[in-house]
Amino acid sequence: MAVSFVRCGLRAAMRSALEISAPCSSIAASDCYFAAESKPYINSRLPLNLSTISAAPLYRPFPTAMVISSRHYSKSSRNERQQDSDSDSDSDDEDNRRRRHQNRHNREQEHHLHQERGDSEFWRRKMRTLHGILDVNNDGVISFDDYLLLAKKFSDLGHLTPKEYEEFIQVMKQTWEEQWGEISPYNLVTAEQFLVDMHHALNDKDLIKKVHLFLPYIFKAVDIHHCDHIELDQFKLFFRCLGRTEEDAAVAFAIIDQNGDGKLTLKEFVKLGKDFFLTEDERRVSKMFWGPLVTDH
Ligand SMILES: [Ca+2]
Ligand SMILES: [Ca+2]
Repeated sequence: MAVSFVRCGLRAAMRSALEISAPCSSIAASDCYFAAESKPYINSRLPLNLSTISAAPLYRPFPTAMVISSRHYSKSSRNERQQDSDSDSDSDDEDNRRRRHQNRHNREQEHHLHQERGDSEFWRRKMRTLHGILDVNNDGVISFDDYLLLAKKFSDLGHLTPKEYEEFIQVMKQTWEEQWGEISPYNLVTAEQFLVDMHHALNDKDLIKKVHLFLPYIFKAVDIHHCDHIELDQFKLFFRCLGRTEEDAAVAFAIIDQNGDGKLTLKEFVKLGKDFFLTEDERRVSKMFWGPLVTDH
């Protein structure tokens, strides 16, 4: 046995011994075992001590199932490692893509949060148009008197109940006080001041909910048939109270009546009026709610 080790070399001898002492199915196990166990002997016990090797329990066979599974594991693990590697790589790419997407989204959100609304020339033009409409007595500034005059013009149409008229006046008072403070003949709002204050309101989530609260009363005032929708004739009435022409009313109505059925419901009317304050999108038809926009700066 020792001669065999010397002549054939350690590896071959061990295989030979294994063939004698172990079932065939365990050869594969010896390969594994040899590979795993021979190195320490060779490296640590040179010159080679054959008796030690002979006596060493080199040949305990692995159970067949373990061998098969070991080899299978060995092959499959390489494949799996490769797949894992590929998978890890794909996973990393996906993670990186997701991270980049999230970072971009966060930057956009941050930019959006810090960007104030109402800076576009289009929105400022809409507010200058509204300032001209609310300046009912045409003296160049808005005062609380203008608000009262506006309420009176609509109530004089005769279609608001006394209770609705009282509510209308109350809403105008609250809107004034929240937007411009004290009700006083000396509290006058220029166009520039109006732009500044409306800009502030647009960026204040509480204030912006209140600037259009008077719209339902205007609708009710011109809804002469009390049928919860108005048609072109009533829209012209609305424009007449604002000091605008019937032609302007016809043009505006044709645009904002988007489904072309010749009617505007209370809900549509309020939504359009609210959108006029809120949006900076020039494509929205709500820009025509109060008629053609002023062109001068
Ligand atoms: Ca005025
Ligand atoms: Ca309609």
